[in-house]
Amino acid sequence: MKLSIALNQDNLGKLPARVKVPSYNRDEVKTSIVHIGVGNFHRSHEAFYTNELMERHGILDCGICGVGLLDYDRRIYNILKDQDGLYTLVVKELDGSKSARVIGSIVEFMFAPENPIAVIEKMASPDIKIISLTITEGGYNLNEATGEFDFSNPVIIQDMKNPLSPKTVFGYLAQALKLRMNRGVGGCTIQSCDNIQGNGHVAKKALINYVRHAEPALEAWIEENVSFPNAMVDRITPVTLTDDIENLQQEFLVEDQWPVVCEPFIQWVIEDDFAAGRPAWEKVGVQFVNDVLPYENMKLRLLNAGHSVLGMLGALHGYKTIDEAASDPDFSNFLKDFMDKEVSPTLGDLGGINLDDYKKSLVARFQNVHIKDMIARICLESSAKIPIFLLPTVKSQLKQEGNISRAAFIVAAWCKYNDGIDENGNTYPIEDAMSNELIRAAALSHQLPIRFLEIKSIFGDLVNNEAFVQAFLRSLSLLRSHKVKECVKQINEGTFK
Ligand code: CS2
Repeated sequence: MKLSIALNQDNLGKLPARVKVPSYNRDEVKTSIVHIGVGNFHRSHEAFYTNELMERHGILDCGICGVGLLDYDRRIYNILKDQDGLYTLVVKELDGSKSARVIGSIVEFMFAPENPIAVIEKMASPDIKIISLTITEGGYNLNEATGEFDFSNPVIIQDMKNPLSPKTVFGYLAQALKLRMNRGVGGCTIQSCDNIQGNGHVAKKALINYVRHAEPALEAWIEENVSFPNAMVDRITPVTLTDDIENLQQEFLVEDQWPVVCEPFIQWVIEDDFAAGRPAWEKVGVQFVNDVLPYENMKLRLLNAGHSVLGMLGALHGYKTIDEAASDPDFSNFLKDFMDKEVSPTLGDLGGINLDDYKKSLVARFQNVHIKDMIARICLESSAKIPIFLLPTVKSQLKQEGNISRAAFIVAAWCKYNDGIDENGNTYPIEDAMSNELIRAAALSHQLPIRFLEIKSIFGDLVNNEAFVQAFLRSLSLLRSHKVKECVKQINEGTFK
């Protein structure tokens, strides 16, 4: 039996040749990016692109310092410390073949709760040109319906009271930018990598709202010195399973405590607006454009909403992974009709992009059986996702008197999903910042179905739209009396009007 090798800097040379390892000298890498939220997605995306730049072009002044803000981040912090910042990225092709490469671009890691001042100092350092974020769709602390910053959030109140031991990203950014201002260090770029329409605008709005109250003198300086480019980010990156860890050890002899697996597809489209310069990421396939809006619309409304469609339908039916749901002909036909009849008419001019090819490639990506993207991952935090992924389509379609029946059906499926039990009688947890409210509204909806649409912070005034309300009520009633596949068949065949 061959012995596997623990992943760390000293052991890189001992790994089998089929595992790609950094050939650049990691000691020469200079950190110029701080990244907050080192989850699997950051590790398959920005850190991957940056590693490519180092590996293929010898550009070494774009090292990443990862920062964990949440208690939850302690685990990745400890593991990356143990592995000298190294981890393995396993790309799973459609045909089942796999490639493994060790990523070396994260050269520092800080766990903020242990030393908040050190993190603030790091972000304020003149070497740092970009502070990038993956803090999730719900992390921007804006009320979905009103768009206003939520000052009632207890952690925000706490950060305003204790500015030097912050808990939130806004508390950290405000203090770091204040130091940059006071020391004349100059501005930097705040780069959101979350799935939000106008993610740069959203990041800016949230931060400006926060500093207006917390550090009013900073607002004008931020306006002058900090940029917030919008970006579309894409790579399907599931939760790492125990199997992935074991397979890596058996097939590639790498002992990695937390590798990342992902699909081969990758895309990053960014507005070229970097206050303090940027790595030449275009050399490794990142697209820089003047206006990212069409790309964002397309990706959020087709891919991310498509995920939610398959997630909700699949969860009710009892599927566990996205590929199972995407390969079910009833569900995939529903998805195709949703994309063609409800989303495509809202996308406007997409320049040179071939929408049909894009949609076909999405279905193929969803059907990748090797990715094992759990439906539970897709459905979690839906209260932050549905308003960004699905409801903009509904609003656009309602404005142009277009079809919204499938989107309304998915909202009804989400209502039923919050009952927490699938059609085989298996229960599952509702993992959502708004779980209490969702569960309560779903329970009430058994008597009074409209209750679900009355969650204002999610649906805003959609509850006043007669066409949407009727479509939702009819869908929920169908779902409560038939199995989800039956319902979907009726919708696909046009027998449910
Ligand atoms: C997913 C995304 O969280 C979700 O619901 O749709 O994480 C998706 O996998 C990525 O945005 C792909 O780029």
